[in-house]
Formats: sequence, C-alpha cells, structure tokens
Amino acid sequence: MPTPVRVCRACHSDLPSDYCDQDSRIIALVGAKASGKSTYVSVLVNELNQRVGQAFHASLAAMGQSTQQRDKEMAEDLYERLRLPDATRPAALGFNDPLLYRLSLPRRGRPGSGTRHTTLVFFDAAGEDLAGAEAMDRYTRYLSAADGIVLLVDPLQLGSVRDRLPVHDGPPLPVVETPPQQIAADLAAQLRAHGKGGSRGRVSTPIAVAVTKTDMLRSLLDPHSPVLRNAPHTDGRFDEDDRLAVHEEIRSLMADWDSGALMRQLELDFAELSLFGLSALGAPPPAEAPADAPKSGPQPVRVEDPLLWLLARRGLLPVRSAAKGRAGKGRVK
Ligand SMILES: Nc1nc2c(ncn2[C@@H]2O[C@H](COP(=O)(O)OP(=O)(O)OP(=O)(O)O)[C@@H](O)[C@H]2O)c(=O)[nH]1
Ligand SMILES: [Mg+2]
Repeated sequence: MPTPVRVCRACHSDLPSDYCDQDSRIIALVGAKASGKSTYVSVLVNELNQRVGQAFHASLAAMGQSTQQRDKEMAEDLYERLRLPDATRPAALGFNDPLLYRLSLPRRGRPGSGTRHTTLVFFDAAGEDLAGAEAMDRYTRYLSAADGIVLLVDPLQLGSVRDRLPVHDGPPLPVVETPPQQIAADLAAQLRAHGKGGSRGRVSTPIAVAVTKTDMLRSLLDPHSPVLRNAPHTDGRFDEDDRLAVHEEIRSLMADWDSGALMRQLELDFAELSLFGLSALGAPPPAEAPADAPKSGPQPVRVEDPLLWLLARRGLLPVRSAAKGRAGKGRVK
C-alpha cells in the first residue's frame, strides 16, 4: 500500500529519499571476529571526509536518519571519547542495518566538471556470523549483491606472525579465530552458489584483501616499506604503481607467513583481487587500556586504498600509472 515515506518492499526499512536516484555500490566487509572491521569503517568514513576527501575533491554524507545517528555515535566514540568499537552484535540478536553514504566526486576528477553521486553501502557484519558456511548463509543475499568485497585479515591471528613479534608492551594478542583462508573459501562457495562464478569457476566479484593492524608489524617490515606510509594521491588520482608496490610487498610477506597458502586459495577462487596493508589506528591500543584508541587518536595508514581501488576499477576515480601498458587497466591477479 502507499506509504508517506519510501520504504523497501522486502523488509519495510526506510530508504533515504535519494537512495534510488543514484548509482549505488555495495561494499561488503568480511573478516574474522576482531579482525578490525568496525574500527576500519569508522576510521575510513572519517578519512573520506577529511584527508582523502581533500585529495580527490570528494565529499561524503551520511544518508537517512539511521546512518546519520550511527555515524555521529561512531565518530564521538572513537574520535572524542577515544573508545574502540564494541564487538558487533551477531545477527541472531538483531540484524545490523547497513551504513549508507552518498559519495560525491567530480566528473573527470576535476572540480567544475560536474559532480557524480554514488551511494556507498557498507555492511559491517559480526565476525561470528562469517565463521562458517552456515552462519554466512544469512548474509548471502547481501554478499551476492555486493559490487566489491573487502576481506580483512588480522596478521595477529597467524601463528608464524605471533611467533615472530618481539615481546611488546601493547595489549595481549587476540584469541585465535576463524582462519582467513576458511572465510575466503566459504565466501567463494556462497557466491558461486548464487551465480557469481565466472570463467574457470572463479568468482567475478572483485575482492580487496587487506592485512590490518600493520602498526604491529613494524619490526617485520623494511623501514622504507610502502606499507608504512600513505599513498600519494598526487593530482587527485589513484596511483596504480603504488598499489602494485603494496600488492607485491604484502604478497611476499604472506608467502613468508603461510608459504603463500592464503594467496593460492584466493587466486583459485577469485578472478580479480588485490592485496593491501592498512592500520586504522596507526599504533596499538594502550597496554593499560586495551579498549581505548591510542592517546593521540587514530593516525590511520592506507585505510582508503581498498575502497579507492574498487571505485577506480569502476571508472569512478581517475587513475595514474607510469607503466600503463604493463599494468593494464587496473586488473591484477
Ligand atoms: N594494533 C591495532 N589494533 C587494532 C586496529 N584496529 C583494531 N584493532 C584491535 O582489534 C580489536 C577489534 O576491532 P573491531 O573493529 O571491533 O573488530 P571487528 O572485526 O569489528 O570485530 P567483530 O565485530 O567482533 O567481528 C580492537 O578492539 C583493537 O584492539 C589497528 O589498526 N591496530
Ligand atoms: Mg565489529
């Protein structure tokens, strides 16, 4: 029946009035429990509003009352009270609504050439809802509708990384959760079952695989590693060569960590993938207050890269590459 506000026909949730007028990109966030998904979203939104927004002449606005309210709470918790997000509640306790944002970018990457609006939908599930094929089933409709997936991999979950970290004064290492390889395999199986299997059985949805908490890996990285500093974003362009440098660096790190098992699995399952490394906080939480952000607030490194890659692949961002012929159009295996 007619309603005074626009609602979804399936679930009857409110749809912000401009939701249907824009191109939309659903970004699914996947990762084991405590891999850093909620912290990442909160920091990413803040960076898109500030440093990254400035570099790309972009602006981001929370859409609809529910996102506006949660956006405000997330920012107050992390940036004013310096509190890290609580564990996300599992779907069994009530479904978590996705976060909707309108991202406005100049056409052709230049201000004054008109604006293109894109709706970004972030879905931040609880880790335990992604911890097995059965649990993930609840999310399948949303995962199969996603235009891009960001898989967060917590390096502190990997045995060989835990063994190599120097004795540190940060908070204790997290308990071991679902291995990223299993999440990736279950995810691919779900997507294939929903018609996302392309040539040679590989899933066609692009996947950005990001190693999180890179602030903890300093002792394992070269001090000049590209992973330890932000991407340049020169002239408001996505730097393809920089992305490849990070991709190769993370690939060789992972080869060292697990003999490349995760990478081999990903290459068998996904047709388009790129590896990233990021730190949402820039430093470990204080040892005496592990539920708090570092005292100086989040100082993120490379949080925007996975999303920018997904947007650039869709032609929504101008790309810069000194080796265009060699790198192709942003496709990497
Ligand atoms: N060192 C470091 N630790 C981080 C970073 N981001 C998150 N963490 C740690 O990881 C914990 C979990 O982060 P969350 O963002 O809640 O993880 P999640 O994936 O949303 O977890 P669930 O909602 O339970 O699935 C935080 O409480 C921090 O202790 C980071 O950038 N660096
Ligand atoms: Mg969470």
